[in-house]
Amino acid sequence: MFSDKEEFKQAFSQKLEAELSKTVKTATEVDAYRALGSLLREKIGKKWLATDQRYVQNKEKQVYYFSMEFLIGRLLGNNLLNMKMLGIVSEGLQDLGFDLNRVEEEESDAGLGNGGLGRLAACFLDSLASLGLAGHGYGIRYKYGMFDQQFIDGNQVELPDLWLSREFVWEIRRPEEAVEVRFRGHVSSSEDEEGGLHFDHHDYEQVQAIPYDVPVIGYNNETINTLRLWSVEANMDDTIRKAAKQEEFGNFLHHKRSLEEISEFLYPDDSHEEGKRLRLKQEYFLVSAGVQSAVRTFEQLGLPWTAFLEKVALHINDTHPAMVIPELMRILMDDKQMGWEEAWEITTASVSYTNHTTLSEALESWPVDMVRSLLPRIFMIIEEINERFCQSLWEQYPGEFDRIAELAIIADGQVKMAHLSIVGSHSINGVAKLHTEILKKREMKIFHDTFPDRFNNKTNGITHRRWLMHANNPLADLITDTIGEHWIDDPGRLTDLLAYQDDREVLERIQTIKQQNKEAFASWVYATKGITLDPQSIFDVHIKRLHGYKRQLLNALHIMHLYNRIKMDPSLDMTPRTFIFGAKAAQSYHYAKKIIKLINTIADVVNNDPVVSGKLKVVFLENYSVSLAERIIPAADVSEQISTASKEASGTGNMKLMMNGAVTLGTMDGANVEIHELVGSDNIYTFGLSSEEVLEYYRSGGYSAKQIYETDDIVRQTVDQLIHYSPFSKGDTEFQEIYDSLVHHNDEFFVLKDFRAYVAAQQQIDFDYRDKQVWNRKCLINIAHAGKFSSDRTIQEYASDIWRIGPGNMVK
Ligand code: 26V
Repeated sequence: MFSDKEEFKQAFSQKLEAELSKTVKTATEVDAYRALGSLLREKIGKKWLATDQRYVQNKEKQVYYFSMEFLIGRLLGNNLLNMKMLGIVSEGLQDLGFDLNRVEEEESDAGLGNGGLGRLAACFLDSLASLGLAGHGYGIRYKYGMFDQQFIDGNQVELPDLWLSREFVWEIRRPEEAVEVRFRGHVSSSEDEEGGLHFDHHDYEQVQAIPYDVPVIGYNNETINTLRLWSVEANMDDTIRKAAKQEEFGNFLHHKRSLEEISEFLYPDDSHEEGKRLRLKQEYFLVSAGVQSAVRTFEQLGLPWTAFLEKVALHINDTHPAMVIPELMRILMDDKQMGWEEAWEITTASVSYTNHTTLSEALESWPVDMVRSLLPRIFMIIEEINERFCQSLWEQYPGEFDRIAELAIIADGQVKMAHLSIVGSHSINGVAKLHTEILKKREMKIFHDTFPDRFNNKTNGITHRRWLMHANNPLADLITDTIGEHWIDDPGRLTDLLAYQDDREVLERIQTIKQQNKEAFASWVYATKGITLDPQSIFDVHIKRLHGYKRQLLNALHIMHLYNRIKMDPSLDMTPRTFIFGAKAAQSYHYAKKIIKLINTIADVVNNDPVVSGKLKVVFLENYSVSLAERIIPAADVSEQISTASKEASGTGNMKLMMNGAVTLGTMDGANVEIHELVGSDNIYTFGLSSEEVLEYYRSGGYSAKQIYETDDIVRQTVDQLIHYSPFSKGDTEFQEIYDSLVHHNDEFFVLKDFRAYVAAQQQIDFDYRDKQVWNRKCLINIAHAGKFSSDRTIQEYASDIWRIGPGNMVK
């Protein structure tokens, strides 16, 4: 790359002059970002091409990871890290008067995702490339990503995310790789001489899918994979011809606009399936463009179709891209003249599916009429899949009407995407052990009984390169100083740190780094929000999407309770606490928005009351995003993972925080169960109902929130403050809805039931934190076990068990 700093400085100055007509003296930070981007693209180009050529030459099996979301965040720092250029570039820039951190901030934070599912996809790409595996992402290049969040009067306000208004230096538009995607129209069939049926799609609307390729750079190796983001463009010839026929130019513009909507914005609701036509269009757009492109790449190998399943794996990230199944069937049968059986065998052997949620309101189903009119040929194929599937069930379970009706893909006028995904793929996985068990034993039991071999678990992971090496470089350096650098390539070896759990010096160094991170974070908060934080206090962090089941409300009620206690006894013996929140609520999720308002109100009361000021602070940071997470996580002491047990499929924030030495306060839910298993009860604070208990309450209806409210004075006092005159309600009805959800609607998420146990766990933390040696040891033990949660481990499992690809192409 660059042999030394001087070489880099020279190349950088030349870039500034040649491309931006600026000198080092006149260049701004934006100029520096653009020049650096351009310089790196040049360095990347050849390797990227070579990776592609290597894959073709070796005829390597390619994995295509289809996802409606890739929450990639900023790429500059990470790309420099993976290219092993971070040191040279940051020092070189410093010599020239630039601060790399400031230059990094000039890049938009690419928020092409909602939360966990989208960020997981981004971590997976990093691991695939870093392990030298041939895996690529297919997604949508949304013009507007996840909305920007602002608080006005404590309420969330959404602003459009114009991420492309700043230059995104990493993408390359590739019009020569465009494909066409067809909607609507009619399908006719005809018979050939041998009696074979042929289908012809006509009168359709056609759009162009234009790929924008983003390089995915492996860590310190020779691999650069591709994230291919598709953008829609109206097919001008087609559109003009149609408009001319109708002799209406107004129609032409209208029509063009309506087509271009497809890649306009990311749906910002990850909790409620709405059945919106535009969303269905987006899903098919991604699927059709991606499958056509994958098929085209396969055909360039010149192999027979029977080799497809050995050379291509199509993975669907949740059910959103489930139409990969009928789309591949369509291409194989209609374009490649294959018979049903052969096409079906190839399709099911190539497709695999990950389930990310058991929340029934988030499960996708589409009205039959909508699918039929928008995608007539795809609908026919889904119908046929359904018929053949029901037929085979009939043979296996004759007379069992109920079972067949429950398993059917099409029922009650709806197409059930989870059913389609299970029937049309060879592997279905959950994202943590507990989640997979719940799928197998409850949510998908009947499918598990039918296809037991298809179900498997792949516990989620996160990339330790972004979340430890880049976000918390001092900690990464300390680890390397202590155990050597092998953990970087083999994060499981972080367990070598366990040998130092009683080493005073190592423990003190961990504490010093945490303290410095907390100070850096506190200065940033002061500079941006004007709030002073005490870096000696416990930094208690709750960062994730705002959802009822994630129970930010439980945390909020606890803060109200603490506030009340201090007000009653201002000399209360407690360790000072800073509660830090970050969360976006879906625009239409009214209840979640009320909880945001409540937390902001609590912050306002607490932060302006001198009686509690030395003990309590509450900060709700606006616009939680990947880059904000990178700031908060290294400074966290406590990691709040307090979902209602059984509801959080895995969680991945829990892993990021643990890897940075925060101690989890959590329910036995999702991957918390596996964190507990690894670190042991002394190094995690668990509380509350178990998933079995929760599920049993739901089944029996035996829970009474009202009873707790009536019998527990502390619960009642705190909950009443939501509506009675109090510092928080100020006598108006702002929080009536929250009160009602707890007291009158039987507290769906068991907040009141778990309240006492949560308070007790928090008290234990307050106590344990006082002995720094004891606390630091917990931090070390958490860091040491976090290697299990590197996405490298997760991807190795997907590679060997699901995709059947090996590290044969590992080039170091
Ligand atoms: C659902 C929907 C449904 C309505 C349309 C838009 C939309 C967008 C996304 C989703 C999926 C939500 C599922 C999800 O993000 N699950 C999270 O996945 C994480 C990665 O596996 C996991 O750690 C979290 O526990 C899980 O909630």
